[in-house]
Amino acid sequence: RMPLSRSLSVTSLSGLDDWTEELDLEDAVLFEIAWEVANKVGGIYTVIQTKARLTAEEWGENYFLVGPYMESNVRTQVELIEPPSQAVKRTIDNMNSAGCKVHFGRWLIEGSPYVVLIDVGFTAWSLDRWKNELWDSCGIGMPWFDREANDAVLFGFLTAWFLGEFAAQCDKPPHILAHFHEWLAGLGLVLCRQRQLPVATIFTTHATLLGRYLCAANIDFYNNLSNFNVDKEAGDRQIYHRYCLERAAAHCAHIFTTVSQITAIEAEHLLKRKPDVVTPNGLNVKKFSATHEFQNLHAHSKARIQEFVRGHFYGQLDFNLDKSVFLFIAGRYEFCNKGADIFLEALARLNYLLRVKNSDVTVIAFFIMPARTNNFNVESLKGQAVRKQLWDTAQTVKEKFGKKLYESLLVGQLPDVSKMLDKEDFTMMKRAIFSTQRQCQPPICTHNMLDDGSDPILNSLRRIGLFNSSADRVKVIFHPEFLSSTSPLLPMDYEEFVRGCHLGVFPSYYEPWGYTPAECTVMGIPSISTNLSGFGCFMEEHIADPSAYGVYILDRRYRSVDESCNQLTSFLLQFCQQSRRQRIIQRNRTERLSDLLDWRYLGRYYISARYTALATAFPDTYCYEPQDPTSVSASVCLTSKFRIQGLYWPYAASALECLLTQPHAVTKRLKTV
Ligand code: U2F
Ligand code: UDP
Ligand code: G6P
Repeated sequence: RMPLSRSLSVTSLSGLDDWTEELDLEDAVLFEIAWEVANKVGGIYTVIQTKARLTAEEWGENYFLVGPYMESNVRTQVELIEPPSQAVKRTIDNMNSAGCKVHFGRWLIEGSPYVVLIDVGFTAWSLDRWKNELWDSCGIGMPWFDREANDAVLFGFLTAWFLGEFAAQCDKPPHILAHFHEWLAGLGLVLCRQRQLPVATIFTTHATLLGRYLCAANIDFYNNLSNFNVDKEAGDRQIYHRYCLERAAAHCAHIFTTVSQITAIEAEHLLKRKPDVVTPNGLNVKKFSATHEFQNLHAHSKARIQEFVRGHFYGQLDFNLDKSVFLFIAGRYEFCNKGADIFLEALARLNYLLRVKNSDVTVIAFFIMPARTNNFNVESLKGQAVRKQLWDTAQTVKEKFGKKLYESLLVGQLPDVSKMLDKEDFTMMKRAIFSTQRQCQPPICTHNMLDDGSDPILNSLRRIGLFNSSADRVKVIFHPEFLSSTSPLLPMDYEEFVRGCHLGVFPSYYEPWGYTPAECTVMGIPSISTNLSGFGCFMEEHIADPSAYGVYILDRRYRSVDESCNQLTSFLLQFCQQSRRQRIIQRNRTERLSDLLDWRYLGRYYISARYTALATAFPDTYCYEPQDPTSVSASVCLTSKFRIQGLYWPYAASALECLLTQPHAVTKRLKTV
């Protein structure tokens, strides 16, 4: 029986525990192979790292992750140990005595899974030989100039070597299951099949190479999916060799999966194989024992962001921070794919609307997207220094004031307030105030950009004229580096920052899944995603009225860019018009959706894929009739709903909340057809 965590609330996931399949896995071994094992590049790391606990619970000592050896990562995340399994130990010893460098350890994350880390650089001397072999056996030619593809060749040959050696070292015929992620790891799978190793294989792709490239080139992608000449498109973009690896892996796999329905359709057209299973991305949902703890964390983190904003806007703090709303977009810097383009346009429109409405709300929009820089700029650092100086001045005066007040009370007198501060104090305060004068507007960007003149965010800001001027109701801060708690400017880690914001804005055009909005949801922070992102489609499919739960889904599929932009603007405007109480209630609702994104639930799709692969590769040992987990998910919807004013309310208590706080912003969801 599937291990199920907490009892799921009647409101959310009724029907979930219907899925009760189980195979006897005692003599099976699972290897999960990816370039991002203990090596953070993007979202695949998040998949593997968060899923590890559940998979380790299921497979115990028979679960091994396989990734590249990178010294800096190993130093901070991995404890090197001797392999507990004799077969694994002999495999590694044999490879190492044949000129490889393979390490074994425990990855220090939840579930502490075993990791096999392969130093691909150490075997780089084999690259040409292996490329020849790849050409002879598979007809795939690899150019010399593509560093990532070279790594893929080395990693592929080494992982296939490892699996073949492991199979040979097992005492009785083993049941090996190897799960490969993304094209960078895909060659290992192709070689397993070509060498006819006794390995059941799964290939999961988290995007397609062509999809990412075509969308980034601003092509009308979804309306032309079936028309692309894939070989030519890949060739034109100089990624034909990568494309071949990706497509070969998809076709060789016993079971092929992608992370969302929308990417499944894309894969069918671009890779020419329909995925067998959709394996959506989950998260490791932490529940606090006090259910409102996440609200306290929001307030605490928000206060830290406010401090930063005080410094950043010194000398021009003419807006009410208590009435400021913090929006953000974050992720790899793919300007169009991640929707930064339409976010900027919508901010310009929002600025106009708030100004004509004479709104007292100020919006501060953060862009957290890494670009090339040469460090923080002076003006941004100075802002924080000035704020610190004002704080220190206030503390000094407060202490003197307090002391005099105390002395006066000690002798039984009410103080003469006009004499509490002397001339010196006033001079000090005046000097501090003078230091807050500034000749320029508060900066747009926190760093010195190397490509300032051609940077797409900066150029858009120049075009739409959002320069943080006093009259603007929408202010912008571009932080072109991932956040870190050791930063001298904004010392917060990403999670803390998200918690402190009010709304995540992810209007992506190309987004196979999209972890950023999912992460917002489990932290109880509302977000905007789109019906072109795996996450957005998933939520739309599972929840009757997602926007009522703080999950706004923008239509980028059936509308023009301009219409989508208007819809985004109205989401933002609507959000800005909520009262504090409404925001608090909305956050509570958002957080309630967490269970839906928990691996405890979503993990079943991976389990189903694994069982199917085992039964396909070893039909004499395993028999599995997949009970489509998708059909189970179809019954997963928000039931036991109270229908009030056309909205679904999960609890009677919420229904009350609704009545208490009318008119509720979420009831005004814009649903233009
Ligand atoms: C594909 O992945 P990506 O690499 O484009 O990944 P995301 O899903 O956007 O995940 C990025 C991760 O990077 C993290 C963030 C995510 O876990 O927490 N991160 C960060 O550490 N610091 C930052 O400043 C910003 C982000 C695909 F395009 C996605 O749609 C899929 O979701 C993903 C996984 O399947 O694969
Ligand atoms: N993220 C982060 N630090 C930041 C900003 C973002 O770690 O300062 C992470 C975020 O939590 C998320 C990932 O970056 O997990 C972005 O994932 P998403 O699926 O949105 O996009 P992808 O990069 O996969 O296209
Ligand atoms: C949380 C805290 C409250 C605080 C509120 C601010 O709910 O528990 O004490 O007032 O956040 O919400 P806001 O949406 O205005 O940041």
